Amino acid sequence: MSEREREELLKELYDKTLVGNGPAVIELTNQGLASGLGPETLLYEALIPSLEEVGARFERGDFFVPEMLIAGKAMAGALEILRPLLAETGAETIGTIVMGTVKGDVHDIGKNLVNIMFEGAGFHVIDLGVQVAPEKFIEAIKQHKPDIVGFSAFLTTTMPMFKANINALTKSGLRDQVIVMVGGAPVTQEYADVVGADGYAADASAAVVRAKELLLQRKKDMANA
Ligand code: B1M
Repeated sequence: MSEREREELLKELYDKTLVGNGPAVIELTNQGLASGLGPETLLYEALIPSLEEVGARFERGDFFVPEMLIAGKAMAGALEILRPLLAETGAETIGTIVMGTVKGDVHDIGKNLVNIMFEGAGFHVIDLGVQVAPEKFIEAIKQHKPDIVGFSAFLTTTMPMFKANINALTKSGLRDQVIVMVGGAPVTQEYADVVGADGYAADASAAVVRAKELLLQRKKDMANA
């Protein structure tokens, strides 16, 4: 594939995602892979930038919720094709993580991408889905005894659920038994520190790196205890 064809395909994928043309997005994703483009290239050079533009247009008032919805669906279709390629791993399970988008929040594309990357890195992921209430997280932690619990929030109005979830963990006596990670588009390291999370990451790749660091740190702490 020539450089020009590569650029054209990525531009087309970006444009079709922007207008939420699901069938074209699936076709172009398959075409890109068949032409030798890597799943990360399709993701980071077309699909994610396109959704960022969707968000920018929504903020400007050029797009409304329906446009955002169909673009999100188109992206989710591509992600299903890319999932097995991104999560391909021969690695042994290195830890268990319970993940969910917090109560009041329905965004799941970013969370799903984080899950895929975790699976790819050898984590066993238990995905609780979206709009997960604190009680549901508690129940899952008691049942699965994960090393890490991950909270995603994508709205400034749902970020306070991190604190509510952490309070629920403390109240249940589970806070010291599990590493808490937080993330999502509006979340920052400062906010993660304020709510008392153990770790934050800005994107899916960084989340894996941070999770591994936190696991290692916990092992060292336990060995020294
Ligand atoms: Co919504 N939405 N949305 N939306 N939406 C945003 C998030 C927004 C930023 C758009 C904008 O204004 N620019 C804005 C939030 C503003 C804010 O609060 N700061 C917004 C809004 C306002 C809303 C509604 C309130 C709109 C309305 O109804 N008036 C509404 C809320 C509904 C609700 O949840 N109660 C709403 C609804 C929707 C749809 C349902 C239409 C759809 C969601 C579809 C879906 O997820 N199934 C949607 C979409 C598609 C978006 C945008 C355009 C795209 C989100 C996305 O998938 N990005 C988004 C704009 C944007 O993000 N720029 C927007 C791609 C994804 C790969 O990135 O989600 O950032 P991201 O995930 C990253 C990181 O955040 C990180 O890694 C991920 C992968 O790299 N990460 C973690 C995520 N979780 C992590 C956990 C970790 C670590 C890292 O550790 C545990």
